[in-house]
Amino acid sequence: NVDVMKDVTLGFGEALKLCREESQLTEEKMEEFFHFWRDDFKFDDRAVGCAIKCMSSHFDLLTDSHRMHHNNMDNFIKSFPNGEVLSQQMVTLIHECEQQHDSEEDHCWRILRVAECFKSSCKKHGIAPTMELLMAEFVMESE
Ligand code: BOM
Repeated sequence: NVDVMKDVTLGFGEALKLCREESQLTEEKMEEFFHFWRDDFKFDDRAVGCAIKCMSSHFDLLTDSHRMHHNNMDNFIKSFPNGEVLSQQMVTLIHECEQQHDSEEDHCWRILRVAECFKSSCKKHGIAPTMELLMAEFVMESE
């Protein structure tokens, strides 16, 4: 399961370079997307939320109201090896987080809060990938 989340994170993270400019996210703030899973990652920069919004749109994962498109998210996760074991659970966790933060009207801030909530839910459920696993795979992919 943590392996599935590792693959989904690295796949999703490929859109970061495409989204840097429009989200005003500097490389200093987030050099690579997988640092999202670091214990000391800070959810205090709106630009990170804007970047996640842009990355989600890139994979067609958002509806017109900038909420998760459930069907597309399910299919996106299923496009990774063994994704079907985690897709419904992830969609549920993200949706629960969206409901908790629905009153935030700014899309970038709301998506940042949803992402923070999703990260803590994943940790609670033991499906967050380890940094070791992410780094190892990231280095392998870039070689
Ligand atoms: O309400 C907007 C919903 C946007 C959902 C995005 C949540 C994902 C947070 C970022 C973490 C990504 C890790 C793996 C990829 C999941 C798609």
